[in-house]
Amino acid sequence: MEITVGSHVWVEDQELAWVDGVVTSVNGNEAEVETINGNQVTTKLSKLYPKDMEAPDTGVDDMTKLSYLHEPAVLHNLATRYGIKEIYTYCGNILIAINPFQAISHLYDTELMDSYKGAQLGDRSPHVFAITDVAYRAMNNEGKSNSILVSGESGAGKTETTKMVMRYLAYLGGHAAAEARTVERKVLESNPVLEAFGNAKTVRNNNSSRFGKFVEIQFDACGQISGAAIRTYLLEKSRVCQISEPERNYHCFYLLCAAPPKEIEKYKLGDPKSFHYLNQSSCYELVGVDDSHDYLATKKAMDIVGISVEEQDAIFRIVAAILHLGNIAFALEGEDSSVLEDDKAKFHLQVTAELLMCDLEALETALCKRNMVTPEEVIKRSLDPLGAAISRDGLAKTIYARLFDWLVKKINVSIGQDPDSKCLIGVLDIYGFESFKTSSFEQFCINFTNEKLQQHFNQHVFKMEQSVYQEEEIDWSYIDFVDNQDVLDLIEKKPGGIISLLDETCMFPKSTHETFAQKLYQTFKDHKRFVKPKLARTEFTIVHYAGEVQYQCDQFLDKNKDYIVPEHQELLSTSKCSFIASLFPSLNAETPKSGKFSSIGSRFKLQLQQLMDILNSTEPHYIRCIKPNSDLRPEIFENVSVLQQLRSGGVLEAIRVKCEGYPTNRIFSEFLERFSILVPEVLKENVEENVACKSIMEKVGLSNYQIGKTKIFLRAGQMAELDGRKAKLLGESAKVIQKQVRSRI
Ligand code: AOV
Ligand code: MG
Repeated sequence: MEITVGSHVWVEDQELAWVDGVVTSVNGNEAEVETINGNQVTTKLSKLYPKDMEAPDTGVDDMTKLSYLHEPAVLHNLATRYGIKEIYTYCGNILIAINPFQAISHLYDTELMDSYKGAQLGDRSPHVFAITDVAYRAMNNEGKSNSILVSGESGAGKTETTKMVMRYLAYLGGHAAAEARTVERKVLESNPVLEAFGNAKTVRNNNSSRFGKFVEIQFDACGQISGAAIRTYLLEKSRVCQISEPERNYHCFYLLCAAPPKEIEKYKLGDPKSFHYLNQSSCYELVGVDDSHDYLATKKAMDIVGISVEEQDAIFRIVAAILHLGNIAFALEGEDSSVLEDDKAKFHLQVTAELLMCDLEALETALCKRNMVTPEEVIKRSLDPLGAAISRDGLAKTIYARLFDWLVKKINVSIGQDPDSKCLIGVLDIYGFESFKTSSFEQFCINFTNEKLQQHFNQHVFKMEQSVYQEEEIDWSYIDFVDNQDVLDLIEKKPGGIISLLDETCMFPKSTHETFAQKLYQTFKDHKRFVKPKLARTEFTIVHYAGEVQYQCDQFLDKNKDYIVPEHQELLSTSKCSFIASLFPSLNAETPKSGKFSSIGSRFKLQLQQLMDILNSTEPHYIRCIKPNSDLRPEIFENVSVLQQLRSGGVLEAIRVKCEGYPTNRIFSEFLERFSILVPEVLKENVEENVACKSIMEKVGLSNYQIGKTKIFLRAGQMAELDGRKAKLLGESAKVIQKQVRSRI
């Protein structure tokens, strides 16, 4: 569109990302803009975007309805809607959900569920229920599995959204029976159980999921829920023994410390402040959360998902044991041996042994000593206090991780799988792209996941775009899209990718993180997605689709090793508590031999591939959750951060793909209504609507548009061009507009 004096435009702004204003002068390829916040900005014409003056005050519920589809318009539309508590907006068939950080009345009522049942997407205002309803109907009508992929950064609302999806599916496919333990009840109640053990307060979210989750809900031929399977990914183990201000450990520890007196006595618990694994941070309580209430609620949920009273006792005994274990402190003895620090440590050792039902001395030896196997004999070597503490923490992490896996397995068995189910709806709640000051192996795996999902997303968006064009029988052959296969190769190619190299390094006894880094630098020096930061010795950068992330190699080797100390394994497999012993089954062919290297990275890669295989066999639906501010507060919408999230969630890429093709389309009659004023005679001629549209475009001198069966498809910018002509024609001289704008300011 021609930008002239008086044009309403969007201009870049450091603080707001985009701000609107009016062009006050044009000089060659530069323009001066007076912005609405009172600044005078000089900028290149090519950096200005036209503002749609006809856009409704309440925004549009689908971005594809925007007359001018570009970044500032998208952002402005979301902000406008968020301001009137409309947190859901479509971008085609992607649902964008902006966390309200407050309860919005009636947003998830049963009456509202009723109203979405069977409604076409777009008939009712955008909602998680609408997307879920489409998935459910598609499954019933076409007999094909569907999936709903929820993504977004920490605290964006993925887990809450996922729970709404599950609630709506239970509503659609639930059983009328009043029975308390229906499949769908169990599926829903699995959430509080997993949250108690897998969620924690972090800086970013008071109820942050520290694991990824894919729930596969199976349906019978009548569309009723007949089974479900829950898969989890990469629980953050380090949190069990290490937390920092102002975070918390996993919720279950605080719940148990707030249990009724009888339990407290039984497990010899007390003030959470007295436990090393909890008192590394001064945060113990959460605003609006009553741990003692949640303890009972968790037990109730455990009941419903089929965890027996005896099992619950064993589970909480383990949770208590981990707290006591953490309080076993060591002191130096002799040159490099360790002993229990004091009587307090001795007391906790004793309680730990009681709770784990294992031999007291064996426990102490397993913590303080290591077996050295030589060809001749097995020697017991002492660990120094630091080594003993690491050994203790390793034990705590292993026990906790096994307990979590047990819970997931138990829930799956209890809900039951339906072997006859032909269709399923998968719901994915997985960690979003992460980039921290120091990003480590966890971020590497998380971002790898996001690359995988991004590829899936790109291919899907591209396919959807094509199908619109095919429906209208227009030519679309030249649209291109970015593929991130090169990043995926860099990470997962076998052999030669980063994971492969990491495994090789781990298996080689003399490796260090430095040799690993050197190996990476050599192998990928010419890879365009790999960067060795200047002066770096142990860092490397991957150019991810969502931005560059610098990883610190320090702990890659350790974190990649799934390793259980043989002494720990032996200790617990002989526990007198059958529950605990069952978490540490004696070695057989299936479990990796204790003490031997087994790669977490490779296993994760395999899990991810299995997930992708399932997703590829389903019809996907995407929900992108957005966190509007980092203070977790309602009514604050931070442009720059939202834009960044739209970028990493692929929403901007989806829009770019759209813009490469025909971002705007209008039904013939709508188009004529808006633009026949440009060529009034077309309405007088008694021609078909599509011919009339064509003559308008020809008279205005625009080409490259396409005429479909019912709609006209416009290239990026053409709508703005037409509007510009219309404005000119209507004689709205620049000065008049300017006056209006001034008075508005
Ligand atoms: P996440 O799953 O995306 O983060 P959550 O779903 O836990 O984020 O949401 C974070 C918090 O935002 C919740 O505890 C609620 O307080 C609030 N919230 C989210 N969605 C809604 C909603 N629709 N209505 C009202 N409040 C909401 V993480 O698990 O950290 O990545 O690892
Ligand atoms: Mg979550």
